[in-house]
Amino acid sequence: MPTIPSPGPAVSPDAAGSTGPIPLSAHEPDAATLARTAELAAAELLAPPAPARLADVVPAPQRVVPDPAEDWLLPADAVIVASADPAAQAVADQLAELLRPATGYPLPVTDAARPTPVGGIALVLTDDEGLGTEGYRLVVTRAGVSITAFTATGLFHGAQTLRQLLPPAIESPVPVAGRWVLPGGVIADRPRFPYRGAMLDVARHFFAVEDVLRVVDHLARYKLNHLHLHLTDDQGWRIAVDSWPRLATVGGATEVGEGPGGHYTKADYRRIVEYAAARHITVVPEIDLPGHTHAALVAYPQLAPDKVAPAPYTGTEVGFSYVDPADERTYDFVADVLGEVAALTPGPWLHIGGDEAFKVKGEVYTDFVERVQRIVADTGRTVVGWHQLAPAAHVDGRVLQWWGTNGEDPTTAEAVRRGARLIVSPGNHAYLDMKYAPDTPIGQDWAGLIDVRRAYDWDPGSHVTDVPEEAVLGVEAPLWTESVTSLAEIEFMLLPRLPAIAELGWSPRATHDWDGFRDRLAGQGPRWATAGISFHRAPEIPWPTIPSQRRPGQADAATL
Ligand code: TNX
Repeated sequence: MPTIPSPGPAVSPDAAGSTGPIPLSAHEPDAATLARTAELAAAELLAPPAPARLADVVPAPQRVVPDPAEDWLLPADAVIVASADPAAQAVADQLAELLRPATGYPLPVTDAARPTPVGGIALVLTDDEGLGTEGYRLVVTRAGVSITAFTATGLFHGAQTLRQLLPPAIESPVPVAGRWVLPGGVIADRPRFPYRGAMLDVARHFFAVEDVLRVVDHLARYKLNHLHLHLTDDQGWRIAVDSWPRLATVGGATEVGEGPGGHYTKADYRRIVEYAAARHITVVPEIDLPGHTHAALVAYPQLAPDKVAPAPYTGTEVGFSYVDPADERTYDFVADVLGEVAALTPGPWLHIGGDEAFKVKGEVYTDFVERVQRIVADTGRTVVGWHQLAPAAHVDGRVLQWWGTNGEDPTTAEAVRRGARLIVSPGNHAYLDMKYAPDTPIGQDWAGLIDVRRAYDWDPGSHVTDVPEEAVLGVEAPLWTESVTSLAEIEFMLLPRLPAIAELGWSPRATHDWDGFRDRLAGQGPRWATAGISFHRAPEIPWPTIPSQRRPGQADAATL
């Protein structure tokens, strides 16, 4: 049940960080404000706010021990105190920025050698490696909250949990008169898999930097730690490459349909990388080779097998294009592009695609891939590719991304026996471009329909036959964008399925339970609605009713 904010002293939007609550008398409240205050007061009398339950978190934490006797009310004068480490201080600043808009509280950030809550929030870096590189321990008592972690990443994940434990109104961009109660108890949490990601195809349709940053925010909420950007495809090349400038200026000037396309300058790309890094998310750039390269051939016909410049392609077919594997200039192109992309990317991964190169077969394909894998190794990065790479020789650290639809592939299992690790993205469970239902207005259905239950009910650790859980690096949810044209459509396809995939990547197998997940997921709806985030009101999720949204004669408005 969503907590209904109680009427309290009105708070001015600019009070954050300066003056704190302003007495009601300082304002001349208009009639609408008075009516709203009365409505909230009445609602509270009928249904006094209950704190969220400590276990109401997505993804489900590893261990939750509630203690209702220790519920804690965030006071207006709370301080956030963090270890005197720049990365811990940065998390404290981010947490303050999350909590200030809705609470209107100043929430000053300070540092201490040994932070303790004393009526506020303490973020504590510890030498205890037992929490792992991403784990955290969150303790709520009547004295305040502490989040303890071995790394700033653990503190960041703990802060996301804390955010979900506050009432949904915490997502409001403007001050809300609320009682900010946190449920008492202890959460001890760490992820099941080290790699938890989502992919955004910015090639079929191009999306502005701001849209990508917003997607990063969604990943961070659900403790995902990798953003895979599908940067190149037949319909557009989206990243500036100084040594081959026409890739972006010519190859980037189209997209599916009639739109203008676009590309990221190096500064744009760095901005995405830095924004993601600040949220403990690693960007995985993909340059799809040898197929899905039509836009590159438009820009540089010497890369094409027949050396003739083709017309730009803005349809949605796949598998027709390829760079000439018999021409040495192709490998110069590959080395130049991957070298520049690696130089822009601090993370360890370079994704080289490798899918649907239907016209580059057998040994020609494996020779090409093996050469490109060596080029990646020369950049000091670790190669990732779609599972079609499997027949090629192993190189150190190699990761294959599974996108099959039936979990059976002896060639992939054999590549794993030779040392490859797997990211699992089953087309029939994790593909966020699949429709939810036959009447979903956008999306595809070649891998079937994927409702929320289908996105949730599978196990990454045992999905691919003869691939042991130890070889599974993690999970990823790809969003291909042939039919996705705007941020609102991205969000509609992502939510509520992305949290399902995130939970499979983070939560212990023992917590897997559709009924429980469905209820916890329902609690996210009011948060998205309050934050102005679009999502699909999937009918199988019991979205709560928000009384204050009810409008006469609009039955649908009563439910999210
Ligand atoms: C297959 S999945 C593709 C993409 C398409 C997608 C559409 C994969 C590695 N290749 O080129 O966009 O299907 O669902």
